Amino acid sequence: MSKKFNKKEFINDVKANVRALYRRNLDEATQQQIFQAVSYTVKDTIIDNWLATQEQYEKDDPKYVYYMSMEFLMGRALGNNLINLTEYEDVKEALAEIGFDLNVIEDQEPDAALGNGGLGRLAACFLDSLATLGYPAYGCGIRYRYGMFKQKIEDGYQVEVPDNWLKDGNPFELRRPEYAKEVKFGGYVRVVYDEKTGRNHFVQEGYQVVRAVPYDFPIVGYNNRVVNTLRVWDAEAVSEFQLDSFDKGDYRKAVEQENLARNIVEVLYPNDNHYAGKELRLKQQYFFISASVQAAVSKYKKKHSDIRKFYEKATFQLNDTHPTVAVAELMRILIDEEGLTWEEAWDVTTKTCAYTNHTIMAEALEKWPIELFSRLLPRIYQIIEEINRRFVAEIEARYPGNFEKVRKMAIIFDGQVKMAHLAIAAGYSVNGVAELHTEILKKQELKDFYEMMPEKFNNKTNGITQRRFLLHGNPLLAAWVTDHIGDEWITDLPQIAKLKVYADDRKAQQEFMNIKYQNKVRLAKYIREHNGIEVDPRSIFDVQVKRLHEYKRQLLNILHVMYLYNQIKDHPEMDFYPRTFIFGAKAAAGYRRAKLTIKLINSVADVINNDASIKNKLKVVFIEDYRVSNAELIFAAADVSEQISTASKEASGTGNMKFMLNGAPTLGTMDGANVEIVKEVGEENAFIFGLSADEVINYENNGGYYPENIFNSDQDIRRVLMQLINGTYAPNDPEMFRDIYDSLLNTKSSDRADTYFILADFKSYAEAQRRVEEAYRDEARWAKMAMLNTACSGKFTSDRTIQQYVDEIWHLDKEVIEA
Ligand code: 26Q
Repeated sequence: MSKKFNKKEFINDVKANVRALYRRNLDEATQQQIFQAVSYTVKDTIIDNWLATQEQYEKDDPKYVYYMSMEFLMGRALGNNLINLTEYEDVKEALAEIGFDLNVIEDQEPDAALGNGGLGRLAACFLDSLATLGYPAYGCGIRYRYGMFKQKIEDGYQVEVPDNWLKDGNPFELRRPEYAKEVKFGGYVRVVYDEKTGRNHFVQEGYQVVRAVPYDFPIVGYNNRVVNTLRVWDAEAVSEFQLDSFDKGDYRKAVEQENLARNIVEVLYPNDNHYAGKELRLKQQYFFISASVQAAVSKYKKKHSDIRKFYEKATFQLNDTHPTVAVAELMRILIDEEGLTWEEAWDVTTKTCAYTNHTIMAEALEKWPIELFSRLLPRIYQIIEEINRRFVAEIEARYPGNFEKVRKMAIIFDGQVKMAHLAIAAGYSVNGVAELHTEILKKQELKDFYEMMPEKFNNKTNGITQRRFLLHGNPLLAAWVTDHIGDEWITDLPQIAKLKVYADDRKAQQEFMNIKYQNKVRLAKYIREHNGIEVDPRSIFDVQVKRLHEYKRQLLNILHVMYLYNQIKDHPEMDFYPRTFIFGAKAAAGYRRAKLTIKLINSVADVINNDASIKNKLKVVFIEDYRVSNAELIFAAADVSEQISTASKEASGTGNMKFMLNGAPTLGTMDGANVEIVKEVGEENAFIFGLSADEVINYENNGGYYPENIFNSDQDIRRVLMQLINGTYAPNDPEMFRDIYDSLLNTKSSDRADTYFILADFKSYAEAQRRVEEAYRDEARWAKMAMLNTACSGKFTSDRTIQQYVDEIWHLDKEVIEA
């Protein structure tokens, strides 16, 4: 039961926790200790609601969604939990009374960075919306000891530092050893014929085993007493290191199992949109999937005896192909442990699993070598072979004599296991994450599958939670919105459209822009403290924050900055509205060109920021260690949202939505969800440029793009490219950026130069940037545009996305927790 907030009690509880945890009085406690003590106090309230929720679910026996994901990019919990408990202001006041600043206390918490970027943060937003809408859900994932690395910039280069996020203890997690499961790797499968049933049984022998121990994180719904669970698995060795097992064979096995357990959950793979066929990665996948599927089946069996109806109480949403072994693991449990026939098991599995695709980038597709797969997961591999055999038979029945279809669609082909094909063959739903992306899947990437099973395909345009990215991240704007239209937008974002009537109101415009200004001051302070760079909050804050990837084209942005710098140097008298270009991006540790792009951005920043002759008209800032917690500050302070991916490459994007919500117009290509953003806000309130997805795909399929023609005919572009190799930004090593230069022009470095159409879009981008400046100079026009972006962002709440998943894929019932 949730009680009303009681300030005195709260302060007493914090005091008691400081004493119990640290044997200190309040005035001796560090900020970190106060953070811990406050968090344990908040956790107490949460536990009451958590128990009430789970009791209610127990009584109602609802269907659950299991959101299976290798990544949950949660960020910090304390502030968000207080927001969703509607106790943020109360706690802020209470802490102030005892001399602490809640903002400073919040800053003590490390980000839970169990994810890379978009896909992981989407999972976190979905959990928030599921709890807020009152749908029974489990997030299922891995409790990585080290999350996404911390980024340091040294001499302009990215340096990766391990993220030891658990070092001070995690107040919000709950270890649940009573729900531990065993997961088996390796060995071989023995077939045993059972006289009685006349069926073969499959017994895995000679394997290694790991104990999966769950840690539960509360997921607090907004103001509704619902608390769902994110369950992440830790790995432990099954047998403690025992001296009496010191005979040769056992000893080695004991060491191996200890090592296996330690390695599996050690670290998140820091690749975003890039597959690397690493054995350990497959171990991670099977580890958390086996544990999660076993747990889901156990939970079902507590209340139900007929496992053939499992799908009536459970659905598995697979977040990309990473958790797709779930298909085979469910089959294994149903057949080997529950005694179902193949047909019965397949019926259950194909009514349980659904798959979300997040990318069309070929290099991100998961394909495992048969050798590796069958060695690590012999029984699972057997099952996939049988799924493949039957699937290929279906293809052949549908397209007799058409071997081309088999070659393109088979699950196992050419020595590889193709996880996307498995997910599509076994899933009852296949969805893309934005309208354009889903259309490209149907017409291009997954054309053959769409043709064979069109009924499975559907779109679910991504969304974001306004509770973290406006209510928590931008308190000034949140309060202003509430003043004008009431607070229902917090759980019903489309209501924010009521702001439209203020778009032409001068007073409202000024208030809106004044809030933006204060948020820019807040970010400027952060940049001063963390980067030592002075920026002018009156300049245009032009922001590109996202993972560093060639297709996202941070390179286009920085080349354009180089071009502007040339212009300003050539024409010092030119009227130029001051700009601050802000970048934030982590590059995968092994992605050389991405890391070189970071160095280029920092090198350009060095030259420009130290050139007094341009009178602070241009500034370039690279924000170190871009992550969820500083993202909240950055979105709130942005004037311009850079969404400049090569059209067709960005499946959706979700940062674009966070900027829009916070009143920053999009400067972007017609890619991913940008298309839908422009549709909502109107073309006149965005800055669109560049090739369309159709044009890009057409060049890719038919050739005809020659970047050297652009280089030859355009002096401005040529000059900028020459500056990559003449030492302008690397006087001590003019060759430093040769690889980037070559990637744009030299056909030797790839089959086609400029794979991402940077030169093709350069002029059109520069032109769009001029329109940005012109629009910004007209204060009223800009204020209106910014406000309309906020007002038209209603569609992009993850509450809407989740409701569509519920209505069209999961079919869950809403739960209500009585007060
Ligand atoms: C795969 C194999 C081995 C190691 C790593 C990976 C891996 C890890 C992460 C592959 C892909 C990812 C992440 C992909 C991702 O974040 N995709 C983004 O998903 C967002 C949510 O749908 C979209 O908005 C973005 O457009 C999409 O790029």
